[in-house]
Amino acid sequence: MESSLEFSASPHCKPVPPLRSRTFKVIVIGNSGVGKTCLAYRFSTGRFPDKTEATIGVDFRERLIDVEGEKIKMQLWDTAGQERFRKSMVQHYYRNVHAIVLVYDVTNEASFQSLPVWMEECRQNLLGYDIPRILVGNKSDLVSTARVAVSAEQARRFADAHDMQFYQTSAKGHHGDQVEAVFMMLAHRLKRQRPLGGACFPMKAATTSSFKIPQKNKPEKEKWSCTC
Ligand SMILES: Nc1nc2c(ncn2[C@@H]2O[C@H](COP(=O)(O)OP(=O)(O)OP(=O)(O)O)[C@@H](O)[C@H]2O)c(=O)[nH]1
Ligand SMILES: [Mg+2]
Repeated sequence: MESSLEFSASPHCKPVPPLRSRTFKVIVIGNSGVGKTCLAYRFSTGRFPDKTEATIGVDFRERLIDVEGEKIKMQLWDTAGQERFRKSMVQHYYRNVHAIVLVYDVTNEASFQSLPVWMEECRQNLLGYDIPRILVGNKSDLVSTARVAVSAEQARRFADAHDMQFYQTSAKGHHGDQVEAVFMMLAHRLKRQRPLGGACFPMKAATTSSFKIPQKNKPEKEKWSCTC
């Protein structure tokens, strides 16, 4: 699987070298309520959302970043944690994915205990260990209020055992604690792992196709697109 390449031509007559950017598809998975939408929103807009609703299907967020002189588009697939809002979508989530961010909530032990279930879903969708996986314990701003149910040591052990890097984040914290670090680290890692060269192909579908899921539950959430 290769990263997507996009080329933009100059509107002027003089030929100039094309600007190009690669797109990396990153899926964010984990139990409902762990903060996947808030993390994706924070990274793409720099803000914590005023309010969120359970994600239906997928919400699609992007941010163009500069990594060592190369434009890289981080395309975040903010997936639904609730089974009923995701079951028809699972195969689309995992198709052509470049990296996985696996999220639990540091104040919710059940969300940590569910991690093996999410990893099993990755396995069933034939994700190899060449696809980077990052473990994220979100809501670290609540640590000081002693509501922490999962210690960082416990999570780090789990991450080590499964060859994942581990971060504690707060999508809400004043400085978006560690949110930027997670995705910037991933961008650098993906760039290193997939150097530019003859092996990359433009993937038109990445920017042109879209589809919708049935809207009987929450019609206001119907607007999204994907790169499948
Ligand atoms: N204190 C705190 N609250 C957070 C943080 N991130 C998310 N939340 C809150 O957690 C709740 C759930 O957040 P969402 O981002 O909607 O959760 P989700 O994982 O996308 O849930 P689904 O879409 O149902 O899978 C919301 O009330 C958020 O405001 C965080 O870093 N700190
Ligand atoms: Mg969500």
